[in-house]
Amino acid sequence: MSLFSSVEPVRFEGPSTKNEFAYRVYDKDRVVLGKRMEEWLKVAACYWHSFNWPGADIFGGGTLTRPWIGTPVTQAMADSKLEAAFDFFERLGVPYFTFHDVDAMATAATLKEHDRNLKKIEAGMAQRMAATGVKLLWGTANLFSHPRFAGGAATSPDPEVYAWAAAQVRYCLEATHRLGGQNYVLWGGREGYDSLLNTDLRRELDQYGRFLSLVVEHKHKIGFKGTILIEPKPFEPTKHQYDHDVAAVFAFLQRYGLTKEVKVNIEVNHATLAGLDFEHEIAAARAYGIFGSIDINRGDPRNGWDTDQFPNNAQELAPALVQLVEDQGFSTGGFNFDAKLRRQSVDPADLYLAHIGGIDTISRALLAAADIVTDGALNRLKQERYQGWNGELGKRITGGELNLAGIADLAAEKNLDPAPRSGRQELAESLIARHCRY
Ligand code: XUL
Ligand code: CO
Repeated sequence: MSLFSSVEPVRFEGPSTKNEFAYRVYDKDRVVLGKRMEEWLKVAACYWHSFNWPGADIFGGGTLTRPWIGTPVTQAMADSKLEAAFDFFERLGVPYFTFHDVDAMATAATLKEHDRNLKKIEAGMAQRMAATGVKLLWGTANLFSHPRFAGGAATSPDPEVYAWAAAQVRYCLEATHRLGGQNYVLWGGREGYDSLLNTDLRRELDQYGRFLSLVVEHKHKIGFKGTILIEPKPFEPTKHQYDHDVAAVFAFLQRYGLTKEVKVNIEVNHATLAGLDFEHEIAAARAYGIFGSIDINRGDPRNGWDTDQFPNNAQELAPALVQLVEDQGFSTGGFNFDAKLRRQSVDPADLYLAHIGGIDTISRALLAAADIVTDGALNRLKQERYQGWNGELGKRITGGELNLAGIADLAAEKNLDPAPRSGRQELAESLIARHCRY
């Protein structure tokens, strides 16, 4: 029995059900383009927002009943949090979970104690995972909440803080490995700056590059086969984060020779904070060959911060899902619900309702995307738009046969006069809208 035991295990009941504690669309065994829905979506619930966030904001304290939150968190509190979390994961019927070290374990004052407490909760996790079948999508170290990280972790001006962060990542990466985690995430919570006036940007980037190389080296040393993921975010809590967006992360990986080793965990609300569409970030990651996983949520179009709301608009997500379907799904990644309740959603039931709505939303987007890809019209529209590049001129340009003068001479000699052609944007948009019918 836990705080979350009052809701019966959530099942698929179809679109006409009157039961709010049932899936209307997410039918994990439904086969979509040859693969079960559960395998397409690889849904994970996260530990931190759901169990370790009391509903506090900058103007007020916690509103949610989370009896295991306190200062310090004792082992008994961490254990009851674990019990409640796995009760919830199992009843919700999701195949994965994600966690930060300090969100799951008892409070530690020293690194030795940190190591011990993390191992204690890891043992509890291993036991609950075996009992419930819930797997670990990824683990991550919290290198941003403790005051020691106010100036950054890997990018701290103090090497002792860097060393603390290295120890935390070592312990958490090893725990993730032992728990069979499919990925390990680094979100650079405070890897950035509040003011350039007191910041040596070049030095900090070098520190961060070295840190990431050390993590990759250690991953290989211990035989971790999962993917190392960086999670881009443009700002908040810092004024500027170095992992601003996918393009910035790729430039960083290139600079430190890590493009083959590290991929990205793309979060919807981080993309929109960066002034980019979620689907843009996926397209960029695919273009650079670093697409890894997704933190699914949404922002509020009129708020300029990370509201981390549960997704509720399948049509908005469909273009992203089209890309996922084109890629035949994730390799090691999945959809992690990095989303949190509103402060007034104080009932344990609200956590279920939020996830059920969100999971049905991404399921709707998946079904629409599968139809869009099967229908092929959107793809044909794109192919036709670029068809000139399959012709002689296109091939001579991309094949490298012509230099700039050669192209210029040829264009002049042939008296080229390309006529404007429709980009068919409205048709493309209609195609998306038309297929969003689930
Ligand atoms: C913060 C955020 C984090 C990471 C994990 O904006 O998204 O929760 O996903 O550290
Ligand atoms: Co996130």
